[in-house]
Amino acid sequence: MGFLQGKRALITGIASERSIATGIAEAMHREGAELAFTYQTEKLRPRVESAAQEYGSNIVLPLDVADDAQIEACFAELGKHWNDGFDILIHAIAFAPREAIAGQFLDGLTRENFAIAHDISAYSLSALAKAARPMMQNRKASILTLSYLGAERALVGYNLMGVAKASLESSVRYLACNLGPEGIRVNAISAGPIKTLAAAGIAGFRKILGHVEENAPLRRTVTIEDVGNVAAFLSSDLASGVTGEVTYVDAGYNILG
Ligand code: 0WD
Repeated sequence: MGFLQGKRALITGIASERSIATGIAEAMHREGAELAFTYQTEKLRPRVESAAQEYGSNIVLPLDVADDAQIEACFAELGKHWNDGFDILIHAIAFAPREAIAGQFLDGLTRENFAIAHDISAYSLSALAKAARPMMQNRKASILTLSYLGAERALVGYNLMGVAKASLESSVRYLACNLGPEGIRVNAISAGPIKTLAAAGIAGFRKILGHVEENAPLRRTVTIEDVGNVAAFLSSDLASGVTGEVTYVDAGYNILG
């Protein structure tokens, strides 16, 4: 029996087979969780529907986190399928306009780019937590998001997204304090670089991958399977004592001086 048997998980952020959320879905399905999925745009819908089919799910809901009405509608609709609640929320969503992260930090900095990066990449976690809260209370629930080392170090080419990820990691701590008394844990995985659609927007990404392969303690980059397995563990009762944490799944890269 898998260690997520009897758990229900809502997974956001599948944009392709390479998405980190796909690795998370795979691991959670293997461990026996019942899954539901969201898609951001109609263009992504068929991909998410075929992923859902693969994992035996028929719950596929539209969700653009920039739209309050869609957030509300998503959980209202989910409640029709899972009327007595659900256990796991995976937030694997981030966005900043490409020019906002290119070049030097100030090159792409505008009030609007700052607002968009924070809205989609950080605010959305708390907005989803707030909307999901009534359906997750008092059932050993878990909320998990994805961050990156650029939240705490000034990494070349990450720029505004690093500032948004710092906000995201801080949100994890405040949410953990707020929701802990209701039995809801909130954590983040800080993943090493993985070639996905989102990563394609980062200048010099191939160079970053090469640098990690040469220098990380494990002398390799991580895979979506590596991240998926840790996500499944952190979302399960095996991690019942862990909340407000950022766990690195990065082949050890973050420990280097
Ligand atoms: O190296 C990497 N790939 C790392 C990614 C290292 C460390 C962390 N992460 C994070 C990302 O910042 C993100 O938070 O992991 C999370 C998932 O990213 P991913 O799997 O790397 O990227 P991708 O497959 O592109 O999925 C991210 C998806 C979007 O895809 P696109 O590429 O179409 O923007 O986030 C979704 C969207 O599907 N997304 C939204 N979902 C709902 N509403 C929105 C939105 N407004 N904007 C983006």
